[in-house]
Amino acid sequence: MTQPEVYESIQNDQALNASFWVNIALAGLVTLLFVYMGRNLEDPRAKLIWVATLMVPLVSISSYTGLASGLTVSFLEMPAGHALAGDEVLTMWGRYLTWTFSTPMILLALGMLAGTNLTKLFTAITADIAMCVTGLAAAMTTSSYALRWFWYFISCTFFLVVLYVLLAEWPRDAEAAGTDEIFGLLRNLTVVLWLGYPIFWALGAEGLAVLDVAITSWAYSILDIGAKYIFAYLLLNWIATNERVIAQQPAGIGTGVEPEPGTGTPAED
Ligand code: RET
Repeated sequence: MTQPEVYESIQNDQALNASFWVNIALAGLVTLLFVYMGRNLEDPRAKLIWVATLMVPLVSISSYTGLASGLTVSFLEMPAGHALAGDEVLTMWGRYLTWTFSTPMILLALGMLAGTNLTKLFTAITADIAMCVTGLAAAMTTSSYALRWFWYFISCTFFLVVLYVLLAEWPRDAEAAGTDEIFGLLRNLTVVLWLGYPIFWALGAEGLAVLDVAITSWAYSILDIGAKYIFAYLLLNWIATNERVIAQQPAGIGTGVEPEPGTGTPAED
């Protein structure tokens, strides 16, 4: 199918088209709101969290414009074994591509809030990017149904790394940084909503095809509203009133938790 034909079929599916445009409008509005909310920040670390957070709706506008215009949507013929084998299924592969840019921003903001160190930040972000890219591969593989699910499994493995950092490493760092309360809230919101994405992938047209394309698209759009805009609003609202807590963290990318007494370099006295 040519791009104008894809565009026409999106235009003809009002529910699908609305799931894109509602998000473009929302992302535009929250960008303005977030610029306003961060206008008085001065500490460089607080500003970095703000810039990373601001990038999320900006990436979103580009992502949804790609989908609405048909640029990042393709009709792919599903392989034998798939519930819709032989059919051309509308695949919104642009979503997985642009998550590669938006989700690292969310993790950068969360990691900075927790005052984590470079190693843990790098681990979470690279695993997250790998999760999105292998998720893209799962959606785009048309040669074999089993390999689609194999990619899905690889992506889930990377997701487990992200979950490990979020649930086991950063809470301790956040406690040491004095940001544990807000971190805990944002971590819970993130973990619960992010788990929704692989579930809807598996149930949607790309996986078991229990849900149709428009419903899956709305599910992703609603998850996006929580995981991006509500998340970002809560974070910026806290930063705007608690900039001092962030400014007090040690310079650099944060040191993470203090080493146990008796380990590491002896203190100078
Ligand atoms: C896929 C399918 C393969 C398995 C897994 C997935 C996870 C996706 C996630 C996406 C989060 C997206 C967000 C976007 C905001 O802009 C790729 C669906 C594990 C967790 C938060």
